[in-house]
Amino acid sequence: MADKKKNLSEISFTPHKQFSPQQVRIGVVVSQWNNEVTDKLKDGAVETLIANGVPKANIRVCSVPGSFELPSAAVMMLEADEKLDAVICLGCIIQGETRHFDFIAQAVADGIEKVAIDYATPVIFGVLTCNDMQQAVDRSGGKHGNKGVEAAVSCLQMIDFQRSLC
Ligand code: DLZ
Repeated sequence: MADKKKNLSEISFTPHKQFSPQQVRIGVVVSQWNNEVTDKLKDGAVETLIANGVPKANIRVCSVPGSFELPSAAVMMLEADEKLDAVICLGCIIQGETRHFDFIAQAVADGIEKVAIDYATPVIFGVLTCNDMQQAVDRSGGKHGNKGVEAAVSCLQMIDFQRSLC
């Protein structure tokens, strides 16, 4: 997690020798809610994948209305393309006056984990859960890094891990 002591965005990825990023196919699903933040998460994730050797043509970016839709969209993407190696889910949930935040955040976290386990495929939690917009800005290319970058690095690490087991 990005915080004052540790900014995961600065952690680089050192793959096993046999890992070939040119051959991976990755889905990126982005929530439109708080899109001024999620667009930056998407840019950070896509740029990081490309910088690590994933061809742009192998990255499929889709958008959904809100973070609540991320887990079901990940399933749809995996069902639509059997060759997808992973899905990165990106969203930004900000605390409001009601309990909506708690329900959405918990459902998204549980849902993404369930998809990853059910499909035995990396499905990455790149969702900001913030008290206010400033916290989100700080974590989407601001002073605490970019969670989209972290999500992309985690994604590559998990694909590499899965392939290293074969
Ligand atoms: C409804 C809602 C609210 C109040 N807040 C957020 C939010 O902060 N971040 C987010 O990604 N989505 C939010 N949504 C939308 C829900 O995720 C979902 O899209 C709708 O409830 C429709 O299912």
